[in-house]
Amino acid sequence: KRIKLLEVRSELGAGTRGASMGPDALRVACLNKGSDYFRRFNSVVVPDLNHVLFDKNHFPFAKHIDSIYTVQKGIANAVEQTLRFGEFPLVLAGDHSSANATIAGIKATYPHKTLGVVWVDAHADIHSPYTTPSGNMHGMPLAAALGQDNLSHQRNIPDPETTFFWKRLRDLGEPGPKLTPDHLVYVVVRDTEEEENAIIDALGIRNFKLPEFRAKGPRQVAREIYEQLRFCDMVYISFDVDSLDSRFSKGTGTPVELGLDVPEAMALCRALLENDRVVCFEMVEINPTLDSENTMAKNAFDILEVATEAIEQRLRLDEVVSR
Ligand code: DIR
Ligand code: MN
Ligand code: MN
Ligand code: MN
Repeated sequence: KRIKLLEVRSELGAGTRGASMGPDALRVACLNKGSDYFRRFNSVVVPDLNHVLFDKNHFPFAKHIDSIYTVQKGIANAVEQTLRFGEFPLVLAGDHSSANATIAGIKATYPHKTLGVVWVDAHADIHSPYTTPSGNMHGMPLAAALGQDNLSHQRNIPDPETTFFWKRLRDLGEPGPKLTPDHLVYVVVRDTEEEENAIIDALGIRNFKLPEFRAKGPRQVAREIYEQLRFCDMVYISFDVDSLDSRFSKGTGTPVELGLDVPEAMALCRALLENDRVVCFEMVEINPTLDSENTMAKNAFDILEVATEAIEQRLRLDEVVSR
């Protein structure tokens, strides 16, 4: 079993352009480090629609939802084909809206298996078109995957075209929710809106904030995460680089303070990815056009290497066991 890189040059879901170049920035960081990382793995590029122009008034509560739906179908197909081929999909994406499609692709491949999700991010990404303050779709992938509109905290009235596409996104991969709230765990989520806090509380979603993370350490946190996900047959890890403290994540659309440092993120990824139920890893939101100190992609690549090492080690173990 091998890793396959899926490069998703998505950026329509972010508030700022440029995240589509995140995978390229990782390649540059790789070359600067003298690493052969990108030569070691097969990769495919998932088609994007980045040439569409910003028309903020067309779908104000779900910007570019029509194009994003098309891109997400491509992502979900690529993830599904990779899994069916017996390879491990490692997704390098631009904006985080991709994650709904990654989840959809996993569930389309294994509809009868229960999915757990570990969401390492400064943000909860659990808005819907009914609650979003920005209209940016990278803030919505988990609401789509959970099938949660949070209508009790509605602030927007989306038009029928928006709700048409939103329903399509919710039904991507398989109709209905692909994930239950008890099978979702947040790590260092710390920049949320009122509507998000309401739904997180209502659904009782676990969040390991930084003080708890520091007190327990990455290995213990990973243990507790897998304790909560013990009934899940498979796990997907979604790593938004703004989970890093803003000092280490200059080159991302929405940096937030009080986040992980780079060694903490490495240790966390290593501990999470050693688990043999992990079927997919995704890294998102690197935007080199904002990387004023040219450190974002370097930090992200260092974390990616450690994460990949843990995945490969485990895939080798799987082979020994199955031989
Ligand atoms: C904010 C920011 N919650 C929004 N979200 C994200 O616009 O929905 N930033 N995901 O990276
Ligand atoms: Mn995110
Ligand atoms: Mn984020
Ligand atoms: Mn359960």
